[in-house]
Amino acid sequence: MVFVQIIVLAGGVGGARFLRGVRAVAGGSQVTAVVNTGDDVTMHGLRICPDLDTVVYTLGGGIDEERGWGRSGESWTVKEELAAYGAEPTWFGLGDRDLATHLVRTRMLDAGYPLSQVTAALADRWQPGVTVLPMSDQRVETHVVVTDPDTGRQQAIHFQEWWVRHRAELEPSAFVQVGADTATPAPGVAEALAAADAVLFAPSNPVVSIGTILGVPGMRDALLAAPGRIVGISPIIGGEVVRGMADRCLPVLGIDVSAEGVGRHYGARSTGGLLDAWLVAPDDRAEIPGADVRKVPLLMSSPETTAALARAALEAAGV
Ligand code: FO1
Repeated sequence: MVFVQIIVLAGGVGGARFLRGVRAVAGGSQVTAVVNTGDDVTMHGLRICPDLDTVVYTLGGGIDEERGWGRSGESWTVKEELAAYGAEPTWFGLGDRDLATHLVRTRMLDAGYPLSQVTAALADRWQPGVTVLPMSDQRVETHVVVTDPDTGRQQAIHFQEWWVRHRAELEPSAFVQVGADTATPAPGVAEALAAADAVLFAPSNPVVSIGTILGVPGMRDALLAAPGRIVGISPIIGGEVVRGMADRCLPVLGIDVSAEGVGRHYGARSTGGLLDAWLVAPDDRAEIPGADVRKVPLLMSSPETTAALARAALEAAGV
């Protein structure tokens, strides 16, 4: 592959693993990850950016592979001490090694550095091999509107409380990206897209990851202005999520939990959507008028299958 500019929109574990595959096949090309920050949360006075950390740890070799988040070789002494004080939230797993990341990030943010510069500073230690950009430097947080089972009252809780404390068991009635309306794409995002030879939507959660990124004002226009083709990868295989809880999120937006449903949700560029191509699993079918739908093995079960998926995505992008 000649030198090309590849942009990947990503969030969570699937996005990080897919990025590892893109890096593996990119050769000398430039890869830029635009990462969801809607999962971000402040706890115990520290700013935590789960998707940025998952991407940087995964690409930098620091991730706990089994959990898919947090650091390998982790210990939980501080978490236990916090619990001994009854310092809530005790339900969120803050590891000792992971805490160092949040301490450095929080100190830099408090000193006035924008999240994009904080992310670059943290990534410098890990050398991820791709440029990691937050979708925005402004705070955008996903909150979930749920019905309290005891009172029957509706309330909005932070995504992390819904997902980690309640294991997404509380019935969601809406996802609200708090702060999205005044957010702008982070420095470097529009520039990277303006030079993109290929734009890939990682197989991340279409609602709370890719959807949150697309919800940043100006992001869709920047995507459509990219010279390269936009190729998405279905996060749904055989009507099932591979990991995570996209199946708990899609119905809230009336999206079918299928490769076709998600593809139609993103829509084909030629009919007012974003996609030029959409990759679905070999046994799935997806009719998306105007989009080039291709059947490709999607399960990222090994570095080889992940690299093959990345290569198929780049082929669909024509690079
Ligand atoms: N996910 C969990 O299921 N349980 C946890 O206790 C937990 C802690 C945690 C701490 C730091 C971090 O960066 C991520 C963490 N996650 C945890 C994952 C987090 O909920 C992510 O937002 C989701 O995995 C979706 O990307």
